[in-house]
Amino acid sequence: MSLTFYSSAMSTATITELVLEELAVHCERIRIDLKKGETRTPEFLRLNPNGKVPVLVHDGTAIWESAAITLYLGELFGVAKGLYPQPGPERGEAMKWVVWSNVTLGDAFGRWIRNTSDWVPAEQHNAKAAEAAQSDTRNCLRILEEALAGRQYLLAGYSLADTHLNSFVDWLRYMKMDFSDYPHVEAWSRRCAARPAYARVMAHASGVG
Ligand SMILES: N[C@@H](CCC(=O)N[C@@H](CS)C(=O)NCC(=O)O)C(=O)O
Repeated sequence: MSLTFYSSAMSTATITELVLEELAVHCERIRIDLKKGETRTPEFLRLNPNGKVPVLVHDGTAIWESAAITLYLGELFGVAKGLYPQPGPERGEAMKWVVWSNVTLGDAFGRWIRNTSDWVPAEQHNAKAAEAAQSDTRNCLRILEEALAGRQYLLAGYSLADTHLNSFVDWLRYMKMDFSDYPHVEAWSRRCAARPAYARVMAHASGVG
């Protein structure tokens, strides 16, 4: 079996980095330098026409989109390792949280970044859009807070759904989101960060995301 992971530090690829580390799956790693435009080369665009990391190439097939990669790796390796549920309702819950991270939370958070961060030129910021995005992000945190009340993890035990979603929460923390209204989220995120796999990835300075 051949597995090649295209990643970049301080990017969405950190999610996949964390998932691979939890699963202890060995693969060839190719570092992509975003600043040098390495996602725009013809070779890279043949793998992912969106020009984005992460990309996982499994036996010649390129899989992109971090949520798809987490679900794919969960199915392939996670079930045997007790980190991803068998097909059935609990699998459905895992899928729900992974997709929610990218689609619902990711959309709100993405709008917040685009309208506030210095990665985007200030003239493109829109104060009203930033306010709406922050309110939508807070609503997502409220939903997560309620889901985590009285629980240690999203599912019965720690799973790749926690790995994946906590990576988004790391980005929120990096963006200085105030978590004081979300004590269950804060405690859960600390539990996720106490995983040895998390510590190993962060020690290698891939960064948040
Ligand atoms: N929806 C995609 C988003 C991936 C994404 O936005 N990746 C960024 C880095 S965080 C990227 O590769 N950008 C290309 C570039 O800046 O050249 C996913 O979840 O995989």
